[in-house]
Amino acid sequence: MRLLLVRPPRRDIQDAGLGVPPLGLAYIAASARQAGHQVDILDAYVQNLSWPRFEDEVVRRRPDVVGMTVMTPMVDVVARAVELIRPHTPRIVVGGPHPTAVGETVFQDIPGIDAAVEGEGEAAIVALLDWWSKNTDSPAPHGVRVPGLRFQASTTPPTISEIPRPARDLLDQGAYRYLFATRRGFATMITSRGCPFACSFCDKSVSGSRWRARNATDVVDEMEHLVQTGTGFINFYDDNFTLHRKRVIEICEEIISRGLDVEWKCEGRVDSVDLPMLKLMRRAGCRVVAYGVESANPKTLALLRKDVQVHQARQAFADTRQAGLRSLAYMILGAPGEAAEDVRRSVRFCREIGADYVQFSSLVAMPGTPLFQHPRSTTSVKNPVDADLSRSTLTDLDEEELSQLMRQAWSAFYLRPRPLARLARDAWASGSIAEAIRLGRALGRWAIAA
Ligand code: B12
Ligand code: SF4
Repeated sequence: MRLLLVRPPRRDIQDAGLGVPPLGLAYIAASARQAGHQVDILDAYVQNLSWPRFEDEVVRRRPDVVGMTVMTPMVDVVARAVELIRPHTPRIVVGGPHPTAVGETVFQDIPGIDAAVEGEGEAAIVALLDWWSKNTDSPAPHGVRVPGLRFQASTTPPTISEIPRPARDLLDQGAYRYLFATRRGFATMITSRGCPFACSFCDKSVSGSRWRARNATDVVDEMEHLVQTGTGFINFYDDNFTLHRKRVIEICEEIISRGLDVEWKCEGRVDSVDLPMLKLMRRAGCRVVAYGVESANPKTLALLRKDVQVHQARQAFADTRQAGLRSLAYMILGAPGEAAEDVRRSVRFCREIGADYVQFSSLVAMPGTPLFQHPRSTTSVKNPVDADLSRSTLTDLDEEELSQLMRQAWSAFYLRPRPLARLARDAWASGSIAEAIRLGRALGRWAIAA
């Protein structure tokens, strides 16, 4: 069958900005292609296509099946895409965190779709394409929801090392940018799936709680292939790259022994790093480690069920700096129970621990998270990085006050000589000058409004 995997255009095409590769689609593409289907990926988002141009591109490719990923804040965009392309394709399937978290409700959220895949999609997409091409009288395949048919839960996900590598050749690799990349030629990778922790704001519905990891040789083989095809910087999107110390050490030693010339960033937890490991990571090309610090307020950390202490964040950031690495702190501001002064304390904390970059968000209750059942009323708060997204925010502060605090947090952190100089250097190194200017303008507007 001809499968076209699409990422729809931006809500507002004036809002051209950063785009990272749609790795989930590239994984799906690889499995479907290996099973003999003809697969193509149309990333209308990164190509900044207008909505009419997007429709033309879909018509031109005459797909038998169109597939899309859905994250909850993007439901309206996917629904708009489905409405537009419905007349041009016999079948539409969606997958990703939103369909997995909401189950049957996805058919109301996105009218016009024919099927929804729950969980990891590599096996399900192949089974679904076969089912559609042969015999729709039999029950729908495991992990696939079809209106009117009984749903059969997914079978055990495949062994992680047996999943075919993402079909990056179907993407315009040169089109993707990441502002914190320290070099040109940007790619993303996943070396493990699942996470054993239970943070109350995190949607783990796709890969669940069982941590499955690829071994060092397999990971570094993929890195080496990326380097040979022009990649200079890799962003590891594992939920917890640093979870298993021995594996991290093996990966670093393998990179060093092969002499790979690549820089990279990963996500770590503040309770799973130490100075010797961070130093080795630095020698192996790591340049940035991002940590979910979330808050400087112990009560908020308890509400978020983060299972870390404030002092662990201090130590991890000190060690990261001492190892010669840059640090990124993800922060959640204004969670229920927090007053304005608590928010300010978290913002000050980022400067105290010497974070090189921060990302401030409000607390969003997504389906699939324990917080989704939280009985508080919600409001909508935006941030300058993706101001087009509105989110249902959990907070006791009023919408305007939290929005104001959020604006102050972003501008107070970044509109200082050092962070600005660092961003300018990174933008130059990563080839993301347009994105840096866009972010700079947004921050400037926010500073004025604050
Ligand atoms: C990388 C990443 C991003 C990147 C890029 C996203 C992208 N376009 O690929 C960036 C930084 C842009 C991003 C942004 C956001 N993200 Co994000 N992100 C991730 C992260 C860390 C990894 C995604 C990934 O590559 N996974 C690896 C691949 C292999 O898995 P996958 O994408 O889920 O795909 C598999 C299945 O879902 C399924 N599948 C996916 N698509 C399809 C399509 C079809 C047709 C089929 C059959 C199957 C299928 O099969 C795939 C292979 O197994 C995940 C956490 C995670 N562990 O997955 C969060 C995550 C997806 N993000 C999340 C959120 C909330 C956001 C934001 C809304 C955050 C915010 N700022 O408020 C924004 C949305 C911005 C936007 N405009 O889209 C949530 C989504 C929750 C939800 N219910 O929607 C997640 C799950 C984090 C979490 N644990 O809560 N994100
Ligand atoms: S926030 Fe990170 S550590 Fe917490 S459950 Fe999600 S992936 Fe795991």
